[in-house]
Amino acid sequence: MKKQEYLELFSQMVQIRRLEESAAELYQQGLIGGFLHLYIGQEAVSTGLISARQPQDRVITAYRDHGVAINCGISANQVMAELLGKKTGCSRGRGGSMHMADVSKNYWGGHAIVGAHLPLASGLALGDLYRGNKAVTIAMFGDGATNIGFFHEALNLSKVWNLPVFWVCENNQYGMGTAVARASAVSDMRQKAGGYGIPTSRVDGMNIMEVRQASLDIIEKIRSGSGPYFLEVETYRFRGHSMGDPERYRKAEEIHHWEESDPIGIYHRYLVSNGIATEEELCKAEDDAAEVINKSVEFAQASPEPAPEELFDNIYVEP
Ligand SMILES: Cc1ncc(C[n+]2csc(CCOP(=O)(O)OP(=O)(O)O)c2C)c(N)n1
Ligand SMILES: [Mg+2]
Repeated sequence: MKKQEYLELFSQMVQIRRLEESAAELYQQGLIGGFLHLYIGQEAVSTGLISARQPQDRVITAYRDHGVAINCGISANQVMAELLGKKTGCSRGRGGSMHMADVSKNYWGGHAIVGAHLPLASGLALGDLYRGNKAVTIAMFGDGATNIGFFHEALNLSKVWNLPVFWVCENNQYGMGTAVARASAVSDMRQKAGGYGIPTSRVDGMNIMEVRQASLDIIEKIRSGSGPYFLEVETYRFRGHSMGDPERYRKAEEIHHWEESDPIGIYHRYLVSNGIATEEELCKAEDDAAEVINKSVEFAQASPEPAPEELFDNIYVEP
């Protein structure tokens, strides 16, 4: 990568962190309704992963989707406006936090029902296979989703039909307040995909360069026709499951332990120690990201609400 590309990834990560911190504040002020699931701690996963895709590759994820939207090229303004339910949001204010999407950027959302987007991923990939497109569908989901029936149906069919799907399991150690070991029969998520004959590997999700390299290799392998692949990404969410989570299920020491592996800090040290960027350049990138996010809050607050008479638009396809 060129220096500018390394810096672009750093900017995306810090923009996501600032966006999520601002969203938490706006939620506490009552300006964001519904649920809000933050991606703080997991920024290296989607940033490394999506940096490895080509524009024709599709991305679909669950409800922890704001950061993924930024990585897919949706502006902070559009993400923030969507969080505030405004007309200028990427889903025109109708989706909110859990339903960010922009098909023009090949970002297929943003899904609130655990695991329900996994059969959709198989369907998107089947469409590409049928049309002869050389596209890969990247399907992101949590550890908890691997306990859901949809997961097993979608993975099974993806292997039966040799679909170009990149299954990416973000193992952040918890599904809501339940630790992996308490809900999953096996703690190694790869075993579940292995049961369907799908090749697997695991990567450190706090290290963006590792995620990116693994993703580049896997995406090219899938593009060459080798069928589905399953990657387990070890990560951790620094905040609660959603806003208002009392977090009685984990100890402060555990959080502090993982915070020592902050993905932004790890990438910062990597860039400086390898002479790719200076402290000053990274400081400036952080300031710029904060500015972009502050402006996005102003933009979202000044934006109009969707008009009530538009309520039924885009629900059915017009004949
Ligand atoms: C079918 C279904 N069951 C239960 C829920 C409630 N629920 C929301 S998030 C969640 C935990 C999912 O955990 P995981 O897949 O690990 O994702 P994470 O939140 O850790 O990113 C549950 C059970 C839901 N949204 N959908
Ligand atoms: Mg989880």
